[in-house]
Amino acid sequence: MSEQIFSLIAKEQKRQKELIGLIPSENTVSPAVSRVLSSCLSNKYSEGYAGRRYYEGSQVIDQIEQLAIERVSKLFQVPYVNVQPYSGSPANWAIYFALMQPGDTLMGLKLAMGGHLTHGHPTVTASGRFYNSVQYGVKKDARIDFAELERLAKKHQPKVIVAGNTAYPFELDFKKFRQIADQVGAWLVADISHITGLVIAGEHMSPVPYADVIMTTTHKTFRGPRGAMILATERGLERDRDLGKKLDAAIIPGTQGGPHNATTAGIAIAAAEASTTQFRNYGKQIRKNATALAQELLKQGIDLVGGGTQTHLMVVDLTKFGIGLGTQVAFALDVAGIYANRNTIPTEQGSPFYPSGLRLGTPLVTSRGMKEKEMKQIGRWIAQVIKHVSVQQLPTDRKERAAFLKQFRAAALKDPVLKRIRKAVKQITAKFPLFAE
Ligand code: DSN
Repeated sequence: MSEQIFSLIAKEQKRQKELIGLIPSENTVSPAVSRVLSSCLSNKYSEGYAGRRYYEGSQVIDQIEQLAIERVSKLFQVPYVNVQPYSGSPANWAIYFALMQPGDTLMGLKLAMGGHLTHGHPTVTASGRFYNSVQYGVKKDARIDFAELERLAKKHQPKVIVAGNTAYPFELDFKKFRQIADQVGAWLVADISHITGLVIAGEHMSPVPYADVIMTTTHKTFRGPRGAMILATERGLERDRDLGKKLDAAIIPGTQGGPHNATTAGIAIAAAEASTTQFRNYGKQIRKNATALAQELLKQGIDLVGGGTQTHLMVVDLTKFGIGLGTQVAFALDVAGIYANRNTIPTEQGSPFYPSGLRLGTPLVTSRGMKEKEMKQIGRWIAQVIKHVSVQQLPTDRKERAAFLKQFRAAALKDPVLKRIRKAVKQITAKFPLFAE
């Protein structure tokens, strides 16, 4: 019954151990977090909040949830925390549900320029369909165009401005966002899912003094279980004393049912882990590693969007090798033992499925204990793979492209250069367990 699944899990574990993971939104949890995720807490339903549940037998769950809330509240110095969101997308949806009416204006960063789908992508998301979405972008230097943001905000009078990113490699200047939000009376929502660990480590400006509401997933640089939390700041509560109540109601009954209690316990543990000096050092090392990786790539002649990184991530711009090469480069890298994800770039001439960029990040390799020396080696391998496979251009015709990729993938699996790198990757990863601290 379960053998097949356990053998697949073993395969996945081997893959994670042997390969180098550079997807910036991925990480590896501590053994303690891993343990609670498979505990009996998953058996319990507990709709509602501590002391006011719709199900009996929630006494222990109440204590676990309260502990998670207290720890997160202390860590970020905020007066309100909700740890029940299932993940980032539902959490953003709940925040909008609490702060806006259908048809109100929402502003967020364009997806192709580093934003997230749920920040109001106008055509393919509920956030773009139920709200009047106005999107801002970046300038030629790939930094947020605050002049455009201000002009658009004055014109469209948004109810909510989201300051957040998934593929934006530079610091989010929450102070500037605040100044613009204040001019138009908008709520400022900071989606710090990607950078939470950096904020805690003092490696990124904190949104706490500036935002009204903060959302973060808990599995990225925060290094907890897959989930999310919503925080409200003193500023947000000053604006609306009922903000906490509204956010609670937006989660349940607004948009969710029973909380995932094992996840809640994992968040409580991750919050305690994030309060340590080791974690702050971890956050600092994530950035040092990203800087080292970026510098090596530039040295090897690989272009980066905006010329580098100020965070845990960078976006390789493959345009000088050809349009839409992200798919084949990401595939070849995976064969070579380095997995990342293809990504659009701000000046994209390809498409979201065949984009011209590659997103790289260092949270996971840093959790494994890798440092600048390893980043330089990884940078050299990435550059080698890019140059090796980019001589083959991606056809624009759909049928030709499908045939090309089929043949490309088959050839990549047998490619001696990629195989050689994979062997060397395996030797390095053997020295770095999945969770080092
Ligand atoms: N999918 C996440 C990421 O990779 O950044 C964001 O939701």
